[in-house]
Amino acid sequence: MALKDFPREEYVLQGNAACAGCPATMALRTVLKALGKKTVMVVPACCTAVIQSLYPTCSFDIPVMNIAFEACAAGASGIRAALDQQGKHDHTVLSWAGDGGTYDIGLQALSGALERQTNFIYICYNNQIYSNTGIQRSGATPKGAWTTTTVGGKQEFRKDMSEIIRAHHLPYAAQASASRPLDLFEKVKKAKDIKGPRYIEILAPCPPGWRFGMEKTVEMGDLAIDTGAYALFESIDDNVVFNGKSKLILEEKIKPKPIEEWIKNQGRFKHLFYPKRDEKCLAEIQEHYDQMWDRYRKEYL
Ligand SMILES: Cc1ncc(C[n+]2csc(CCOP(=O)(O)OP(=O)(O)O)c2C)c(N)n1
Ligand code: SF4
Repeated sequence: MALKDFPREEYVLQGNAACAGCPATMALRTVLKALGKKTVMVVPACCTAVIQSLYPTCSFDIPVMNIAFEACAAGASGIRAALDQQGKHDHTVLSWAGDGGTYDIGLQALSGALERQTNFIYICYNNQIYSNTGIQRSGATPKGAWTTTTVGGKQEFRKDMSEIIRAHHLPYAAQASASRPLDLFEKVKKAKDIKGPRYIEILAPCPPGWRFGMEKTVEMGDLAIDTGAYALFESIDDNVVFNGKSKLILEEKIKPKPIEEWIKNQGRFKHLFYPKRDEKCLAEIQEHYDQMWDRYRKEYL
């Protein structure tokens, strides 16, 4: 598959309310091309709820249900049951939520839907913050990052959500990036053809939230992969397979770039470099990712 072979149909329409360079909108465009017209979306409170609909318009060309922040996966279970009742088994139900709605406030409903084996796809676009309400920290925010609720930089490391998801033993789970549309497309296509609960997280570098220029969304996503701050992989029936540069890093065929290469280009980490370098915090961050890869190697090589 090449980009030029992507389906021509557009389900994310022009003139929506997304910021320029929005990773969520870029990724959703790819996801819906992979899923096609017979898709019903469930969207909780998040940027996408605003992008989708400034009343009375709607910028997505498929049915969408907006639901309370904590209830995205529960709403999807209900939509699935209703579609099945109508004999519409060929329709895909897609939950599409931010990291706030996934790692934190929607986690209970998500865990319940996974345990009930709801036949749906849950996608978390992870911009590592609550961006729609003005950039608060979430369980996905990395250590050291400035947000309006961590003004001196977040003290804690992020939650390893994919491991929590994998503990539910799904038929399919994956990590992808908004900066890698082909990889994302292939993963969503694969997930579409599997029955049962499926989960995909998409890294979504957010220009206003991470404090970088809107033309750098793809660069920030790719740098996260190149530095090992984020890994691309799939878990199929509990078998984890890394792909792209993440596979090469896992197998130690290439060395990841220093983590600084990713964070020094983001204003949310500026206080770690100016007025003077915070060597302690920078070393802790690098060590955290080194340990993450050691753990991946122990478990998945
Ligand atoms: C129960 C509840 N608490 C708080 C809010 C306010 N709220 C709306 S969107 C949002 C942020 C969502 O963050 P995230 O899920 O990460 O998505 P993003 O905004 O980053 O797209 C918050 C806190 C709400 N709508 N409902
Ligand atoms: S704040 Fe970030 S995620 Fe939200 S619309 Fe803007 S670029 Fe997209």
